[in-house]
Amino acid sequence: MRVLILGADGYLGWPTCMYFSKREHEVIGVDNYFRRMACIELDCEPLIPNPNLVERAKIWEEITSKKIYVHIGDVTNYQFLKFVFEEYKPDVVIHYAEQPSAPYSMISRDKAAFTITNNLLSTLNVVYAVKEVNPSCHIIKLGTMGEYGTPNIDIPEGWIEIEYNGRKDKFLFPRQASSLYHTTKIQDTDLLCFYVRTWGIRVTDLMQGPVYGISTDETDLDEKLMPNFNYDEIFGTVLNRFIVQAIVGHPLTVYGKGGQTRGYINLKDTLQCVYLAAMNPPKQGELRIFNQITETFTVNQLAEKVKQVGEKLGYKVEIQHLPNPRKEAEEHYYNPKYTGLLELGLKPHYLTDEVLEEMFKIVEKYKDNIKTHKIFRGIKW
Ligand code: USQ
Repeated sequence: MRVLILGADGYLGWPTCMYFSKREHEVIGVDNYFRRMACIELDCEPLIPNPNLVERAKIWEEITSKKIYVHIGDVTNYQFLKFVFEEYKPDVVIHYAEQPSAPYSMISRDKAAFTITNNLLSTLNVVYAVKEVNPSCHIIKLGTMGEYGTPNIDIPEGWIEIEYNGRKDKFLFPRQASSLYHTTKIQDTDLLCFYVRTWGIRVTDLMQGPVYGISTDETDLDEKLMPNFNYDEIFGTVLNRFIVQAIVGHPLTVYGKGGQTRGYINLKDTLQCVYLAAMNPPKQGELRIFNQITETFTVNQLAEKVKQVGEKLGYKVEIQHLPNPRKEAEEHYYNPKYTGLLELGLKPHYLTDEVLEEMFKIVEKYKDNIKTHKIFRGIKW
C-alpha cells in the first residue's frame, strides 16, 4: 500500500511511519512541526531531543534501507495537500495532523481558535483531496474516546440504535466533550459522516483513549528513532507523566478525587490498530468506528500501580490529590465496548508491572533531562 501519514513527526505519527515502512509499504510523511514549535513556545519540550522528520527518515533509511518520503508543510493549506495527493495517489491516508491537547485548547481564545481552525480545516482538506484526486483512498482518522464523554449508559462503538414512539433508527452515539479540543474531534466526526453520506467516501474513525509508552520494536533500533515523549501538563498523557514524576520524586499529580475512568492503550497497540484498520478497509460509503482502547482504569488505579512498581525499583513515591484544574466528572459510570479491533486481530499489550518497569528503565536513562517546573502549571477551565 501507499500510505500517506499526516502529522508524521508526532508521538504517534513517527512510530506509525516506521511500522508501515518496516512492513514493506510505501510511506509518505507530512508534518508542519506545529508540535515542536508549540513545545518551544510553551516551554515544554519532550524528554528526549528528537532529530527533525527529515533527519529521522534519513536515520531510518541508513539502518533499514527503507525510504520514507517526507514533505514539510501545512495540511490546512489545500494547495499543498492536493499537490502531495496528486504526486503519490495514496491508497490510505492516516490523519493525525491535529492539535491534540485538551489543556492547549483551553489556554486562551487564540489557542481555541487555532485548535478549531487547524482541526476542522485539516479534516475538510483531507476529504476534498480524496474526493478530487483519489476517491477510493481510505481515510483513517484519529478520533478520541473523549467524544463520548462519560455518559451514564454503556458506550457502543460509534453507533446507537434508538427506538422512539414505536419507530427505530441508527444514529451516531450522543457526544459530550469536556474540552474544546475534544469538541473539535466531535465536529470532525460530523464532517466525515456528512461527506460519507454525500460523496460515498470511506472512512475509519478511531476513538482512541490516552496512550502511554515510550518504545516500539522500531524505536528500539536506535535512540534517535525514539518518539517525542512529553511529560508536561499540556502534551503529556497521564501515565507517562506519572512515571516521570515518580522518577524525580515529584508527588503524582492526581486531579481531584481521581475516580475519572478512561480507556487506555499502549503505543505499540495504537500501531497495531491503525495497521489492522488499513489492511481491512471499510467499503465505499461507510463510516466505520472503532473504540481504540484495551482496558480501563481510574486515575487512582494508575497512580497506585506507578507507586507500587516505583517503590519496588527503590523510588519513594507519594500520591497527591490536586484541586482539579479541569471540569470533568470525578466519579462516574464508564462501560465502553471495544471488541471491533480485537475481532480484526489486535493482540493487546496490557498494563502489567513488567510494562511499567520497562517504561521506568527507559525514562531513568534520561532522568537528567527532566525539568520539574514543566510538570504542573495549572491550566484551568
Ligand atoms: N489527569 C490527572 N493528572 C494529570 C494528568 C491528567 O489526574 O497529571 C487526569 C485528567 O484529569 C483526565 C485523565 O487523567 O481525567 C486523562 O488525562 P490525559 O491528560 O492523559 O488525557 P486527555 O487530556 O483526556 O487527552 C489525551 C490526549 C488526547 C486524546 C485523549 C483521549 O492528549 O489527544 O484524545 O487523551 S481521551 O481521554 O479518551 O479523550
